Amino acid sequence: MHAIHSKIGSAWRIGVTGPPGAGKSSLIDCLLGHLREKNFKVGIIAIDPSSPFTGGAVLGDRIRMQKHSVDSGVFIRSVGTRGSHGGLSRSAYRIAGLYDAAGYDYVILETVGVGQTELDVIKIADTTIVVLVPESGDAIQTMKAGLMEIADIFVVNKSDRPGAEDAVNNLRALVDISAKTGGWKQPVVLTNSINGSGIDELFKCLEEHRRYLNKTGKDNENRKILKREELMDLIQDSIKSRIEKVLRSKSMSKILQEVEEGKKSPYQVVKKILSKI
Ligand SMILES: Nc1nc2c(ncn2[C@@H]2O[C@H](COP(=O)(O)OP(=O)(O)O)[C@@H](O)[C@H]2O)c(=O)[nH]1
Ligand SMILES: [Mg+2]
Repeated sequence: MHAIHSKIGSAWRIGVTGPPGAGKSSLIDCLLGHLREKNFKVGIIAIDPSSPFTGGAVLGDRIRMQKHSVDSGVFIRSVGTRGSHGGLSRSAYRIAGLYDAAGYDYVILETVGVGQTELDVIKIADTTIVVLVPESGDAIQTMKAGLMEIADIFVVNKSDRPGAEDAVNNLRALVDISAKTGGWKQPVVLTNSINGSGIDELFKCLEEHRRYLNKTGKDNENRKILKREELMDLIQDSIKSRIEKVLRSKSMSKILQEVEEGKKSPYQVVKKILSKI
């Protein structure tokens, strides 16, 4: 990562999140068509919580992106979430960096919009698309503030389903209430990922958001935070591994024994142990 460090910074990272089955993978497939037409190289990070059980969902993502899986300008990387314990956003960040250094213009992260882990992953993105469906209806109203806050662009996918227009209008009303004056107002785009309608508009919104972040310098702000977090992570990792090394050492097992047998108090030895770290 150090060796490629100076080559990281030009790829645009798009996060796509939303409930399972909303059509995230299908939508990304449509977007891919657009980006490839313009000859952009795209790296995809598909994060799927169900993959450790069956592998089915990850396979599903690949099948839906099949049109592009033989295209050398597209690379798809599936990442399982199970057992990652918060390390997921870190690996996603590093994979995004690898794509970036390798000359990919866009990195698209697909993640199911549930739970803290997924929200952490989405922080890596420069632009976050929250994908909903008409059936989300009431769910939108009661939607956790979290999803409302992370969205830069809302998509109501499956425009062919009943209630699609209503869902868009409801969402726009919700955005009107919550939008801060002078800030970015989240557009709501109606799409159909089967026939590709609305994808043009979605792409325009993506570009507009990118321009907005460039203009306000907010893209750099976010990236600065990520860099700072990466450094903190590295420091913590390194401290942790030092602690583990000391805890596994011979002198430590001797001290442990003395504490267990009551020969020494924990208060007495703690300083000594810390000095070794
Ligand atoms: N009717 C309809 N079905 C769609 C649309 N977009 C996706 N789907 C279907 O919805 C299902 C879930 O799509 P998928 O992309 O796997 O959703 P994900 O779980 O959010 O990635 C698939 O059967 C898709 O074919 C759409 O615009 N209209
Ligand atoms: Mg999917």
